[in-house]
Amino acid sequence: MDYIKQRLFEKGSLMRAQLQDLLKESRDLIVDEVTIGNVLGGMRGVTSLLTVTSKLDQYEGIRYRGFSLPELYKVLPRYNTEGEPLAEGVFYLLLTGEVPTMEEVEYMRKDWVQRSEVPEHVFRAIDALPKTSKPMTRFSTGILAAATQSQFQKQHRVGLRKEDYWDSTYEDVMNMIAQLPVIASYIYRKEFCDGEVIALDPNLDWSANFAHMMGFNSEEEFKLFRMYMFIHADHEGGNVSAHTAHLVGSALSNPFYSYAAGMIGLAGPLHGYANQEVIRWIKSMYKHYNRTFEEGLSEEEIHDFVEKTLDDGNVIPGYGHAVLRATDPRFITQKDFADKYVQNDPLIHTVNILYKVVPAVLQERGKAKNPWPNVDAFSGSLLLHYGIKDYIFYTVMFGVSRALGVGAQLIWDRFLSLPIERPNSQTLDWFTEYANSE
Ligand code: NMX
Ligand code: MLT
Repeated sequence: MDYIKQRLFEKGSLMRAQLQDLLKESRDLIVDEVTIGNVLGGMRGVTSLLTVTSKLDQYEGIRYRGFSLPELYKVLPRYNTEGEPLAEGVFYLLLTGEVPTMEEVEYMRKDWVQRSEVPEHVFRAIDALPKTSKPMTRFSTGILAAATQSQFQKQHRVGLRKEDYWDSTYEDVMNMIAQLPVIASYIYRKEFCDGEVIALDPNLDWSANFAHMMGFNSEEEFKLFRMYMFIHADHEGGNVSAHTAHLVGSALSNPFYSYAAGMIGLAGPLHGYANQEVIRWIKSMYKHYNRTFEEGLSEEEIHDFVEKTLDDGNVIPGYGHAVLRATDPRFITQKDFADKYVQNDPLIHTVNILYKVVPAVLQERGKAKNPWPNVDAFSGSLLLHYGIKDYIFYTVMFGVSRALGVGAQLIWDRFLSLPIERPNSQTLDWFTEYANSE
């Protein structure tokens, strides 16, 4: 058994015992109550999932295994004090709950490089799609095509003991994560560049390799990709992509299927598509005023366009959140990055004005429970600044990163033998009759 699997096995055995004790001692303990408002309100606020990898606090934002983003900057391995946390370390932490050493990060890095060869038919499957296919269609198709490698699926068919499910799930998740930047950059190069594919560099880390294979090779671009992959990796279990992957995995669908299903959820405008939508919307604002980014817009003009967007019945993309009730720390991390590395970018300037304007307008309207920006309000402006102009690709980048959290959780789902997810549903008449009977 390899080193990381051994660590996981030791930890996992303890957690298995913890879960079994919990069920034995406290199976009937009530953790929450469910109102009609909860059921009809997208189950908001109902504690009903077990997620090992991270926890979201409504004011402080995400914590990976208990560490906030600023804390992670201090504890996770980086190449130097000015550097960004490495994705290999992020995954190691999400998976094992332990902060890795640089040696452990290097072990993971080399392991992923070795696992990075994508079966040829994956590219053919992507190529077979019509020109009109969106990058997220290509990406999820590629992931599904890659499922032919699934060791979990093969072993399950020949007969596998439940307590051993985690082992081949681990192999699948590791192979999948290693191959995702290759698949995603293939889509990017084919669709938005000259079509020439750039080979993986075995000396680079996972995030920098993603940048490299997309055609971005400066140290600053590597930093951008490391930061981006780090902050989007996980957001506890209830968000649409993580929840979908967990749900599909609970039917013992293999990790490729489960994660691909999550990606299809990420593609929705209220979730990961919002990072494209922010840029599309800002561009539409400039078009509305017939102005270029360089010419800029005044705070008043931006304010009026925000009001108009709401009056037209649309949401302000990048603002609001189902759980957060403060500015997303992932927004702050990106803003800090821009403050440090980017001077005088008119689009980033606009994003900063929006941060001044939008919360007050949303508060005044009184509808959105959270008027503050989420991760998507900033990301597109930074990516665009560094030359990734085709914003319809941004959700794929979000998706590559999200594999770190979703993948680690899938391994835990199988380790803890979590059952098939199957809540009850009721008809509208049932709810009405129930309400009338009370
Ligand atoms: N602009 C305008 N209205 C909003 C916004 C916003 N940014 N956010 C929430 N509202 C409205 C919402 O549409 C709802 O209206 P109605 O009652 O007419 O349906 C009302 O405020 C109450 O919604 P909330 O309970 O505050 O939000 P909810 O938890 O339902 O939804 C989001 C959360 C994130 C889906 C919502 O805030 C939104 O649509 N934001 C814009 C899209 C976005 O940025 N999504 C990305 C989320 C992060 N991610 O990466 O996934
Ligand atoms: C996420 O990163 O998944 C989003 O912020 C959405 C969420 O947490 O609901």
